[in-house]
Amino acid sequence: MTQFLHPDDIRTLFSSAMSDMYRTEVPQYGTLVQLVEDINAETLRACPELAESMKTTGEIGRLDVERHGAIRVGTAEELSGIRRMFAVMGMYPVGYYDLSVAGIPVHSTAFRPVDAASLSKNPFRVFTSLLRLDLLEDQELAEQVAQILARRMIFTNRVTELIDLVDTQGGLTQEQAVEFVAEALNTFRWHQNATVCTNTYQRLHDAHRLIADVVSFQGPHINHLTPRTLDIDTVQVGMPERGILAKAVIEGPPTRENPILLRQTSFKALEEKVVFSGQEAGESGTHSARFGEIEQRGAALTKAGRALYDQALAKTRAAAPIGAAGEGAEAYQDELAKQFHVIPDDLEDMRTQGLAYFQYRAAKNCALSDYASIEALIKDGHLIASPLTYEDFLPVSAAGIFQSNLGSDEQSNYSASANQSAFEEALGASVRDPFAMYAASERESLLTALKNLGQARL
Ligand code: OOG
Ligand code: NI
Repeated sequence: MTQFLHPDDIRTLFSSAMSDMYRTEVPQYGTLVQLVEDINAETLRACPELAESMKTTGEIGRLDVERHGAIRVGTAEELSGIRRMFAVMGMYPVGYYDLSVAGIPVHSTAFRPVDAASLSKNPFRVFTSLLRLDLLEDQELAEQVAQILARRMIFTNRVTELIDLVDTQGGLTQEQAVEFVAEALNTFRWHQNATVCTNTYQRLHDAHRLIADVVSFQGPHINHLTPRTLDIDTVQVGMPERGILAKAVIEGPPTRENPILLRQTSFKALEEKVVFSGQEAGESGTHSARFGEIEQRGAALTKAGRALYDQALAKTRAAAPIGAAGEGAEAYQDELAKQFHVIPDDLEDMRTQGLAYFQYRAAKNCALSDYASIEALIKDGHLIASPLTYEDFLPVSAAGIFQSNLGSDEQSNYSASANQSAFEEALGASVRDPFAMYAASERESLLTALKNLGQARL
């Protein structure tokens, strides 16, 4: 019988190859990874309780390999091709993000592993956006964009053959997997030669900088890779010290004793040399797209918790807007801290009020005599609850990350127009509901823990 490499292992090969490639292409990413590793090590040293709890939940093992990336594709064919490619690595579309609210003409999903075992091995995720030509005002330009995109092929022939092979033979051998990773990587490479001339680039750029980024090149270059830090505030302060220019504020919730959801910050996109089609030898222009980002992950919130989060964030943004050059950042942070008092910074409160998802385990596997309730088991220390880590993204934060790298002088002429069914049609599949996934994972851990305590009846 043929031995196939597990999709989790293919994903690990791929994410490490991607990280190596990006480190070579964008050296500041290497500096950022080093900074994050240093600060993670320091945080774990300074806080043995955190180290201990990350050990029991298995989070510690994935910390150093954990990162996400982002790409932007142009057509339905590209998006569905990407879906098939990521499926080889055990990554499936989760969630729908409408970025039109922020004046960005894309909608998105995140490809990521979905089961607990795969997540704990390597939760590599790729935030994937699809350009929406339907949101363009200039229909003639939209037509031209469609023509340009129809001419390009973002997958090598060989990678397509290997993806087809997975469908027919059921997996990839070690040797095929190594070849698959090398071939797949080509899709995400940076191309210094643009496929369009300076004039076309300028027209695309004038319509929206993001459109120029998606359309002008041979493929959907990876635009950032994001390592996970345990202390984003310290990394934010440490960035300038290592020559990295950080964005004005950290996106997401404020600093808390018990982190929730996702906090993110990034450094500005690089100005890169590009040779446009038709340019003479020695001529070149520039394009900026690629940047670096870091993130800190906390507890996944339930719908009720998320509603509180969305309200607190909206109130903050209304009360303390930040200017294009980052002015008002301090007032924003103060307001954020104030508004977030509605979400208790205490794990037990979050759990009993149904604001966050938890995973349960038995303190010790032993059949106890009958207990009256789950709460009683927790109170006596037999059943232990720890927060489930948020594995997804946040639309408002994503918009902030997009904006800061597109230049905040960007005009936004779009109104909110979510269209999940059009996205799913382009994708060729439906996206999974993240809330349902966390709820299932919580329930499953609770049932197992209760069984291990001889309390299956509860
Ligand atoms: C994606 C931005 C979203 C995040 O971490 O929220 C993102 C992009 O700029 O293409 O990566
Ligand atoms: Ni990101």
